[in-house]
Amino acid sequence: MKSFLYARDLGDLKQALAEAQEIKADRYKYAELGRNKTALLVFFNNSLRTRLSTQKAAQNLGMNVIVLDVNAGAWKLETERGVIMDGDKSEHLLEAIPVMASYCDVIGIRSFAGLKDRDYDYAETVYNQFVKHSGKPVFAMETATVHPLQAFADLITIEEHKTVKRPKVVLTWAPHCRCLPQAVPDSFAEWMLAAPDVDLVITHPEGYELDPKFTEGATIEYDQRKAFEGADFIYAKNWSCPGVTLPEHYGEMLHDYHDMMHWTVDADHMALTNDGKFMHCLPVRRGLIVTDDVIEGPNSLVIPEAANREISATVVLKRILESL
Ligand code: AN0
Ligand code: CP
Repeated sequence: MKSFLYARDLGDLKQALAEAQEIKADRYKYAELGRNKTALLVFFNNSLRTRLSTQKAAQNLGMNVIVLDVNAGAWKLETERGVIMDGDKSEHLLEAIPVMASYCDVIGIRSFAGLKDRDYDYAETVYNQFVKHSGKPVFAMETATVHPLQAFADLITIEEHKTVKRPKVVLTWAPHCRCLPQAVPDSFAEWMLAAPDVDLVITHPEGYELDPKFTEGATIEYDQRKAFEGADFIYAKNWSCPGVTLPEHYGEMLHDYHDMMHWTVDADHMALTNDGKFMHCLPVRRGLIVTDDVIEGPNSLVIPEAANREISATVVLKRILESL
């Protein structure tokens, strides 16, 4: 595997889930596979889970790990060609990438959407420069449009906790006070639709339609309460306007969040479900996305979901190492 952005990069998801189970039963089973191999994890944005779980995964496989926080100690990187670099950016990505690649065997990238230029973000411009100029396998640790390590961990979690063969899974938009990327809901929708046995319903206010590239085949229900009826899993997330139906509002919040608090996932919403489990990728802002009682309640899966990030990352790095 030379690049990991999408579910299809793993091939058969049933097989990938079986590997996840195998690794969860013995996470050091492949501890020799990564001997004398180095993973470089490059962060252009903050992280708690991705940083820790991906390092742990690499260590499970016997790899060395280097973590680079580009904005905390490295030279600020210019990502555009053809600019006169007389601002605060001292180095160009086109030199930095091959230099970084010379010290490692595998590169993970966290580079969020800028939310200013839809075409630039949706072309995965930064990630693809790493693919093109590093000559090394590259994997996404949340890029402009996808967060596949999260979606794979979410799928593993749903498989572990489902009580019916084909659960109803509801991806719901929820209010937030900052403009957030679409990467998490994009990947979640994509992976749920690629999964062998999931019924996916997506609910959000009008204007928040996700890119059809990720949602083709999903049911969209604008009435959130109706969407929640009979749900086995509620996956909450905020995202900014994806610019599909409202291109001029790409990356924006379409309403004052104070007016959208009826979309917050609370006990009243959860009562509509089939004893539904609550999920969120974290970090989550309580009181906006979800109430304290729901996230702390017995049906909350946020902690096992985060723990499964180590498993998804171990499977993905194992696949990459096997292809070196
Ligand atoms: C990021 C996002 O919404 O994409 C990361 C989530 C894993 N969240 C924030 O920036 C709060
Ligand atoms: N869910 C997730 O990716 O969390 P971090 O942003 O903390 O890595």
